[in-house]
Amino acid sequence: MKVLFLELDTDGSWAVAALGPAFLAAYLRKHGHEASFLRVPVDRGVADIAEDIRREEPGLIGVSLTTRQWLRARDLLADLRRISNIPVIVGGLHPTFSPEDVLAHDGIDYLCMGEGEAALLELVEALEAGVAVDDGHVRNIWAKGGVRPKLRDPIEPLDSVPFMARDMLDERWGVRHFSTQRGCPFPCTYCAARMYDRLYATSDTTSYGRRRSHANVLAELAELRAQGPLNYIIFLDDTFTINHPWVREFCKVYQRDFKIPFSLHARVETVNETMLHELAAAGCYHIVYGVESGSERVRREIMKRWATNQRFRDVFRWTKEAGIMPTANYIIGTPGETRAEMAETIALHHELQPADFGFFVFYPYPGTDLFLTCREKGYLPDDYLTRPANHRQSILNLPGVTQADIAAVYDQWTEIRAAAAVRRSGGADTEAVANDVRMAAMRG
Ligand code: B12
Ligand code: SF4
Repeated sequence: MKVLFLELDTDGSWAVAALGPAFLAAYLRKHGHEASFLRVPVDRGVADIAEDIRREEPGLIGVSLTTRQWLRARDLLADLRRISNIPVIVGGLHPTFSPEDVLAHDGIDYLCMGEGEAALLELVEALEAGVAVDDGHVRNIWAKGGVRPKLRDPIEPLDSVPFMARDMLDERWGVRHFSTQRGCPFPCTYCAARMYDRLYATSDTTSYGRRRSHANVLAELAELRAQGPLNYIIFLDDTFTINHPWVREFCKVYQRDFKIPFSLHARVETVNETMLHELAAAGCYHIVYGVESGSERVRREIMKRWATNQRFRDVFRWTKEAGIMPTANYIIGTPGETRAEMAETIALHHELQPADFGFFVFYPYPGTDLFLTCREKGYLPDDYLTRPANHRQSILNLPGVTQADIAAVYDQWTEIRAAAAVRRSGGADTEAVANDVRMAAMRG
C-alpha cells in the first residue's frame, strides 16, 4: 500500500517537515510498502491539492500534527472528505494527548497514539487484508468510534529503526536534521514533549527514554555524506547533552571523522565548561538553551526548573568563551507569573546577551501539568479548543495579569529583537530592518 503524508504549513516561512513521517516512511518502505510526501503551504486549500493527491493514488493519507497545526488540519481534512474517501490517519503530539477531541472530527478515520512505526505498518497490513481494527487490537491505533487501544512497547533498541526517509523532510542546502534519542527525563510543566515519558510510564510498557548508539548515528552521517553535500547538522533532540559519556565519545569520533558544523538543544544543568570546549572542538557552532523565565521563583515553583540565574550567566559565558553561539528561548505569560516577573526575564536577557533569542507567549498544551492547572483554576476560555496556538497572544483568563499586559510584554520583546537586528545590520536602512522584525513577530 502507498501512504501519502501531508505536511501542513502553519506560516509562510519554510521549515523542515515533521520528523515523524520520515521515520514512518522508512519503516513502511523497509517492509515493502510505498510512501510519498506532499507539503501543503498556507495559501493552498483542498481544491489545490486534490489533483496531487489523485495522482499519488494513496491507499491511506497520514498527517503528523502538533497543536499549532491542529486547527488547520481539522478544517482541511473535513474538506478533503467531501471529495475523497481515502482513509486518513493522524498522529504526533497533538492527537496523542487530545485523542477524543481529534477523532470526533470529520475526515479523520484513525489516530495513532505514541510511537508509530510498527503500529502504522500493522494498520496498513490490516487495511490491505480488509481486517477491521475498531476493536483496538492494533496497539496504538484508535479507529473512529472504536475501542481505545493499549500501547505497544517503545521500539528497542532505537538502532533497529531505519534511517529517516530524507525525501519526506524537504531539506535544503546540505543542511541535515538528526534525531539521536527519544524521550526527555525532565519534568517541565509546560512541555508537551515530556508527556510521552509520562504516557509510557503509566502504561504497562517500558520507559520511553532511549538513545541510538554512536555507530548508528555516525553510519547515517556517513551515508548522507556519500550521497551529496553535507554542510551543517541540526540535532533536534530535546536535550542532546543529557548523557555525558555518550556526548564525550560522540565528540571524539565526530571530530575525527566529520567536524561538520552543528547545532543542538541543551539545558544549562546538563553542560559544563569542559563539555562545551569538547563540543566546540568537534564543530558545535550553536546551542539553543531554554531559559524560559528570568524569575527563579517562576522557574522553580511553576515550571519545575531548578537552575539558578547564576547558572544561566555562567553557562552563557562559558558557551561564548568556547566559541559557540548561544540562543535563548523565553516564555511570556506563564500562569502564575506576575508583570514584574515578566520584566525580570527581560532583565536576565540583557545580562545573558545571547547571540539570538526566541520569545513565545505561553500556550497550554494538552496533557501537560500546566494545561491541567489552567483547566482546574478556570483560566481556559470556554472556546479554547478553537483558539490557535500561535504563541503571539495569550488565550488565558489569568488573575492579576490581563491579555493586554501580556501583549504589551510581547511588543517589548519585538522591539528588543528589532533593535538587535538593526545593530546586526551594521548601518543598513534601520527603519526597514526594524519593520521586517515587527512584521515577522506579528506572523509568529
Ligand atoms: C523537531 C521538532 C520541530 C521541528 C520539526 C517538527 C516536527 N513535528 O517534527 C521544527 C523545527 C519544524 C519544529 C517547529 C515547531 N515546534 Co517543534 N519540536 C520538535 C521536537 C524537538 C522533536 C520532534 C521529533 O524529533 N520527533 C521525532 C519523532 C520520532 O517523534 P514524533 O514526532 O513524536 O513522531 C512519532 C510519533 O509521534 C508518531 N507520529 C508522528 N506523526 C505521525 C503521523 C502519523 C500518520 C502516524 C501514524 C504516527 C505519527 O510516530 C512517530 C515515530 O514514532 C519536538 C519535541 C518532541 N520530543 O516531540 C518539538 C515539538 C513537537 N515542537 C513544538 C513546538 C511548540 C513547535 C513550534 C510551534 C515552535 C515555535 N514556537 O515556533 C514550531 C511549530 C511547528 C508546527 N508546524 O507546528 C512542541 C509541540 C507541542 C504541541 N503539543 O504541539 C514540541 C512537543 C516541543 C515541546 N517541548 O513542547 N519543531
Ligand atoms: S528539558 Fe526541554 S524537552 Fe525536556 S521536559 Fe523540559 S522543556 Fe521539555
